[in-house]
Amino acid sequence: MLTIDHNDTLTAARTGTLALPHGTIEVPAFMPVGTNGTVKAISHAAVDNMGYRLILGNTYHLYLRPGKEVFETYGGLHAFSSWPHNILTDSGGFQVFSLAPFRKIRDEGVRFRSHIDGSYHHLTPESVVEFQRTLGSDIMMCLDECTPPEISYKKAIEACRRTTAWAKRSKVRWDIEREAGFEGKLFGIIQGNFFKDLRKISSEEIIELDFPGIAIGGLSVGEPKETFEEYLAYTSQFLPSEKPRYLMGIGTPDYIFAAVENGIDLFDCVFATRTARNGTVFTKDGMINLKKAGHALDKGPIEEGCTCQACTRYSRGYMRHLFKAGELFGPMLATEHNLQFLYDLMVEIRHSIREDRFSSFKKNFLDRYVKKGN
Ligand code: PRF
Ligand code: ZN
Repeated sequence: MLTIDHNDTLTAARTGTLALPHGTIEVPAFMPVGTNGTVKAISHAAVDNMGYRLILGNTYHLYLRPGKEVFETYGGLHAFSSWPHNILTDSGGFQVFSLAPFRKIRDEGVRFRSHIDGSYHHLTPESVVEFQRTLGSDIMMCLDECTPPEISYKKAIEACRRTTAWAKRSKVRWDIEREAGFEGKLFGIIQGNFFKDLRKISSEEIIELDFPGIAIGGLSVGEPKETFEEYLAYTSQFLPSEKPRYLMGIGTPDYIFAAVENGIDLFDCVFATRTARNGTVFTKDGMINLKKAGHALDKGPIEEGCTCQACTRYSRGYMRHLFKAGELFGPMLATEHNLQFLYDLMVEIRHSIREDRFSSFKKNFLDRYVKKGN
């Protein structure tokens, strides 16, 4: 499934290709988030044209709306949303904890109320695998229990133990789907909160189950950046090098560099698309907010040399106007720019790894990005 074509000499960074049911992708790769079967404020055609070949979907949202019957009727999320490439779906293990107004976790599964209409639902590791099979996910995730920083050791042990038990049950269910001809891959998720012994135990238990790929969960959940980096490096060391590694929920340039440096192949984040809708865009000199008055008379593009529609056709001044006037085209253009920015960054990162200059590329990029950023 994963073919590694180059290992960086100075860090754990690597480049390779990941063969999935809907085609091969180059890694390390950033995955745009398409929670509801659409990447917000941009067409699948534009995401496709940029070169993205793997996007995310969310079990929690798609299970609640439009629901299983629709996906059974359409033959899955690819056909329903007209996305011909790969889709990774998250299990709902994170969204239930962050979105549902009520939830009760037991070993059997999680009972929760919908954030949409307050209705009651129940998800188990088995039903989540089954639903993701109905979606036709190319990569599906195990139901897990992601916990916030600063919970007690006792609670962290519980969540860690439950995550492993759920991973085992997910695997049993996935094996059944696989024997019936399903080609999607199941990834296990490491938890363990911010306790090193638990991170180690969780890593060992999840790796032992021999999933096609491994994810690191429970990071970037509000902890300080140094803690994130410490636990990322600590957890990454346990991961088998021959399998794809996915760091869940990160996607700003500084976190992307940290991930790649630790041998991570895949990551996703709503940040790029969410902040774009608020007028905040990436530039090589840091993030800028297009709504600021200073851009009003600026005839230049967001980023000189960027090939996106916003930068090749429109000025910062025009973009500011769109945001101030509440025009939908503003968020659309800003989203396109941010996804292009991260796509181009990943191309450059892969290039730098293959040429054994990842560390100097990282330093040069972040020096400029952080120094001038706001
Ligand atoms: N688990 C799952 N999805 C996630 C996370 C997790 O821990 C995170 C944590 N950053 C983001 N998305 N299932
Ligand atoms: Zn652009």
